[in-house]
Amino acid sequence: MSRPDFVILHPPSVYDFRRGLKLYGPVSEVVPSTPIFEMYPFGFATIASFLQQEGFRTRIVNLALRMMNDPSFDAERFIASLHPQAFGIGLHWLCHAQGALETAKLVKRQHPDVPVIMGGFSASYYHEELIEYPEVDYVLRGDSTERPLSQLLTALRDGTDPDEVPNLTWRDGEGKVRVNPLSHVPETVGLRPIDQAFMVRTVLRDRDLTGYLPFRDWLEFPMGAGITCRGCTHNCITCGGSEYAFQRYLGREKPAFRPPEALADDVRNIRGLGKGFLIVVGDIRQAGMDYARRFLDSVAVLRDPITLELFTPASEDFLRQVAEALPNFALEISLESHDPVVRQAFGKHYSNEAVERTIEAAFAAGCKRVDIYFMIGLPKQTRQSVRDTVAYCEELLERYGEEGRVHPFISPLAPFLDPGSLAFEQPERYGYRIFHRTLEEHRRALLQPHWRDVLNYETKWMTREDIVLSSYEASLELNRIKLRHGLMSAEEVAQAEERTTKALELIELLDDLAEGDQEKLQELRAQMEEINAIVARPRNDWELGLSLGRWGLFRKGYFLVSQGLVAVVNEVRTATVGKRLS
Ligand code: B12
Ligand code: SF4
Repeated sequence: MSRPDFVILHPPSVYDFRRGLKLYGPVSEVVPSTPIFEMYPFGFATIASFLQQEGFRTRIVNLALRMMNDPSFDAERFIASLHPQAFGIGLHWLCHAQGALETAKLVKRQHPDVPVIMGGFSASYYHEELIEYPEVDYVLRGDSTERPLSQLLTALRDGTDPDEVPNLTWRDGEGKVRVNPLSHVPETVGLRPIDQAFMVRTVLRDRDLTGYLPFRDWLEFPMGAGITCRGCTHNCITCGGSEYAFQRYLGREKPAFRPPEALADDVRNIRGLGKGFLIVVGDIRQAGMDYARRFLDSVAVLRDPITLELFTPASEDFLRQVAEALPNFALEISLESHDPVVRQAFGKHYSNEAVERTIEAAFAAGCKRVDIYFMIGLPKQTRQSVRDTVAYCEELLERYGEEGRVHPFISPLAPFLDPGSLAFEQPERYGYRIFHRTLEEHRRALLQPHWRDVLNYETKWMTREDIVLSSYEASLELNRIKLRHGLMSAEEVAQAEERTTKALELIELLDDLAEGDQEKLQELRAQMEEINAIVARPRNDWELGLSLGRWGLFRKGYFLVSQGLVAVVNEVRTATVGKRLS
């Protein structure tokens, strides 16, 4: 096996998750991961592909997944066996604060002289605090780090100072922290999409399929995504990827879009690789209707199922154009609340009527399915308001839900309000109270046994306790509604109810626990493990809500992956079968 120049590790959310001393809440219900957040960022694949072109052999290791899949997997010993020129550790999502820093410590313990480079959105936000940890040598900021990373690796290889590497925070020879300008902020997404052939070669080269898998059940339920842009034109107040947040800590004044023809090419390319769930990330109307039209003209006619995201209601005319280009399309829209006052306070300025007209027009045009997302933990939202949102879900199902075409979801804003978001930066203005502000505070919070104490916020309208209870209450009620509308079976609902009842019982026990009482906490370990095991089991389509109803092919799930691995798996399977046959 060849030795990589660069190894990029994806840590678990909490390093010691296998010790089971924590009750994970429903924090990852609407994403493909379990609460360990084992999915790695799309950017790992673009980084690996770019570095390869620049002559650096790069290996991706999904450490979180390897630890999940094999209880006896010794992460430290594994890290000791790797000998790259530098290690990269992802701190993209803040929910990895504890796991990422702990992984960095292991790397430093085993390889004191090998540089540790951290990157991702949270690393960018907290770069100055992060560089103070002795286990971190470099932090690369920004939403597009492929090129600066290659420049840094070149400087490390040549033994020169990285003064000229854009976006870099580092310590010089005298231990002084240096913050290079955040000047690498490309205006378009010109980098070619993930190099499929490269991904295949690297998996085979490193003989490590698990290390490259984006999440546990990916092999069974592959999925691909076309990515429209880096940045966003909207300002949802809790989002660390909003226009405001990008300007504030990622140096991006406006989004960089993938040219529409290139995006169409990416989508066709992924589709051509095999079957699976395919989504276009980011509303294709964000760059204007001309961009949307050019994308649709270029992609037309693609008959395979594909899901588009809508950030705002859409016109009949637009939906007809989508249907002509993509006759088997589905839609996703996040309404956040049934109450336009709450939605407006969140930063979304449209009415229920406009959304309902969109749903009607979409189905009239031939849309196969609409997924609608709601959230708990919003400004001006009370527990009663959450109940009313759930009632609105039933209303939507009654009006539009025939043949399983409409799928509503509700989940808490958890575990963290995003750093860099409007609500995090100006909490009083939006009615938020922040409990953890620094990286270190978040790292420690992740070790709390009760997910209520992990939450870094509450609102003027709901305490953390309210958010926890409201989340369980809403999920129980929505499940019952789904049962009435044929979206869940009685068995599935019963299972979910059992899970919630057990979690609520455990919460009471945790509440009675004196802070720091490790002995008592150990006594609850078996119970926590049982509940976490249920939570962390492979999810069904009803939970993730992205099975495409009567499209049998997709019935089992929704899993988001970096492009290219479809090809990897197909190749690996072909190679294996080929070997067996020969
Ligand atoms: C698409 C998306 C998703 C997708 C896909 C995620 C994926 N696999 O990448 C899904 C829906 C699954 C998702 C899930 C989540 N997401 Co999300 N997501 C986004 C979104 C809309 C776009 C991201 C994108 O396409 N990036 C493009 C790719 C190519 O770049 P990239 O992955 O960011 O990587 C680049 C840089 O970040 C950096 N980089 C990243 N890692 C590393 C590591 C090193 C060592 C280096 C040097 C550089 C580096 O370099 C890369 C290449 O240039 C952003 C919002 C936005 N407007 O950006 C939110 C966003 C990133 N997500 C966010 C959150 C909170 C989550 C969840 C935690 C939500 C939850 N509680 O479930 C989960 C976590 C999932 C997990 N790990 O299991 C927050 C992050 C805030 C924060 N600081 O923590 C954001 C900013 C906004 C939001 N609230 O949605 N997400
Ligand atoms: S949540 Fe809002 S601000 Fe954040 S990426 Fe989505 S549309 Fe943009």
